[in-house]
Amino acid sequence: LVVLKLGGSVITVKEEPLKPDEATIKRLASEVAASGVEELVVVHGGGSFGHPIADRYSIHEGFREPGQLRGLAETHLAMEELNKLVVEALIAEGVPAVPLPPLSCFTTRRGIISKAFLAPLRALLALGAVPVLYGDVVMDEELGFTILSGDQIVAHVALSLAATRVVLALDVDGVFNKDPKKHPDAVLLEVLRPEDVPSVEAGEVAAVDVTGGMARKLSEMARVASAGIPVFFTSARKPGNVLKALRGEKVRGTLLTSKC
Ligand code: ATP
Ligand code: IP8
Repeated sequence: LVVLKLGGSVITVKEEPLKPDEATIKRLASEVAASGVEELVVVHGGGSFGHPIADRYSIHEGFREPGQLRGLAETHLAMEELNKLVVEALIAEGVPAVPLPPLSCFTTRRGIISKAFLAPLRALLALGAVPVLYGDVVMDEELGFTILSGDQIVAHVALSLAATRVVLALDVDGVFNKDPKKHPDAVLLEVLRPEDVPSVEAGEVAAVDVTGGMARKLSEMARVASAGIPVFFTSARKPGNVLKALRGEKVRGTLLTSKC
């Protein structure tokens, strides 16, 4: 089983609200189709669909007043729209993709997954389908509601289903010692151990991001790698990278692993 996260920074133009990058979505769908991975779960991020609306209504901070309910609905609807684009692109390439809305199968407690109903996911995989999940609004046992990141979903699914590998498709080449967008002298970390994650300088994401950007992504992925599941970060901006990463072939990026 491979779990692939398509970063919101790749499938949308993250600085422009509600702007998908349809050409990239189409290319990535064709790379997924060509990879031939038999058991695959796809998770995608929010990019400029999820984050700006969630931020406007402070959905990630939990329920404070009824006016936020409109934001809850709008955030979910925006994510459904983005999910539709991803799923349609995958289907057009012959991938048996099926949307799986996280609002209906996860709850959290103070932002951390508390309950997960994975039976539909397992059943879809058993039939050879490719479930497509995404960062979403979820109901929270203490906060009322919050935002669950695609990264936390990736970690939960990979750990619960004992994935063989996780691939994270980003808008940068991998994990650097500091944010490559702000520091031209940043160095790509080709291999990273979970215990070295705290020493990585994770910069704030330039666009609106309510789920903690690279710092939170790294801590979620460190949990996965610590359990013995390798996580590979690569740039989905470069054609062919995701295809090779899915096949387990060598490509520029960062391997986060406890086995080195
Ligand atoms: P989304 O949360 O919308 O799904 P994503 O998963 O694609 O987005 P981001 O949360 O935007 O990814 O994180 C990627 C960004 O993290 C990069 O664009 C980069 O500028 C930033 N970043 C900060 N610190 C680092 C670092 N040390 N190495 C690599 N990228 C970093
Ligand atoms: O982009 C957040 O998921 P992420 C999704 O994976 C929303 O962090 C709705 C903001």
